[in-house]
Amino acid sequence: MRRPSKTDPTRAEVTPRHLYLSRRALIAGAGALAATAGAGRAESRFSTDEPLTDLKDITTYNNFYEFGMDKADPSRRAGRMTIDPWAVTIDGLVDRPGTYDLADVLKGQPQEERIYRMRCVEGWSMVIPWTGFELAGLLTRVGVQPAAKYVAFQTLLRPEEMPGVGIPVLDWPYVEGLRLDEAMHPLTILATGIYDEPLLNQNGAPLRLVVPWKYGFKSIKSIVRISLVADEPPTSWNIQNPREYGFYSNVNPQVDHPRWSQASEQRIGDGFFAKRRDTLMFNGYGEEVAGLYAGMDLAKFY
Ligand SMILES: Nc1nc2c(c(=O)[nH]1)N[C@H]1C(S)=C(S)[C@@H](COP(=O)(O)O)O[C@H]1N2
Ligand SMILES: [Mo]
Repeated sequence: MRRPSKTDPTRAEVTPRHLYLSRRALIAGAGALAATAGAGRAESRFSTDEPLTDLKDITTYNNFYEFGMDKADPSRRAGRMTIDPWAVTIDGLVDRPGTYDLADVLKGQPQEERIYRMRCVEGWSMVIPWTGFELAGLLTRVGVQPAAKYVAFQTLLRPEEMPGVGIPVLDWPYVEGLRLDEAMHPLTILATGIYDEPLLNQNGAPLRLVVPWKYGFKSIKSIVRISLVADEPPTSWNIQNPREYGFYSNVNPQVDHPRWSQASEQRIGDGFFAKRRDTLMFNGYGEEVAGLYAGMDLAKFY
């Protein structure tokens, strides 16, 4: 008999897209009414109205190298990762360091839907309806000290549940980092869900970073540690190949990866034979984030 798992792609059928969309339309309508009453969930001003990628693609075409390097590996294998209980250590240059239960991390952080374009360095893209909250809210709550200039993130490392970490393709645990102003930007969120459902393990349950103007690998999954630091922290892909992957990794159609162009992308769901789309500077979020990089040579700081 087939046992349903947490990563079962048939979960995609549980929330068919048209049901999700009509529910959203209802929420939007109710929101307009509720706005006058001062309640209701508003559509984020940061959301794109582009067609959403199917849940099935979002949950079966993944990069999560801790579970293998094939796109199908995370959906087949990440179900064995234990995500409850879950704790996040927040340390370094903060007023209230500690190891917090997930419920504590989420407490008081307003959850919102954010429909973001996501662009992988490999040249494919998706449009994902995240549920999450601004990282800035959490950082403010723990109290960032003036000496902090960067935020370092770390993924769970649990070899007995992660068959991919036996392969030294990356220096485990997976680590990432942002400059403090990037981390505090309102577009930067910690995601807890997709399509109004809790994150599946392959997408980085129970808590993952989402930085929509940067290549996908900056959006680190299954976070167990957030550290406020003074110096630029190491990042997994930069350690693996510094010539190909820089610290910033902003989506930039004018700065090619040394082995391929970044000028265009394949939107997942368009179909294999569909025309590639032009990649947009900062993945289309330039109006919001270009100011963070004023005066910087983005070919040098790639
Ligand atoms: N811990 C961890 N986080 C990770 C990765 C990974 O291998 N391990 N892959 C990154 C890459 S390359 C991409 S494109 C996105 C993919 O996120 P998704 O599978 O939810 O679409 O996750 C990023 N976060
Ligand atoms: Mo990626």
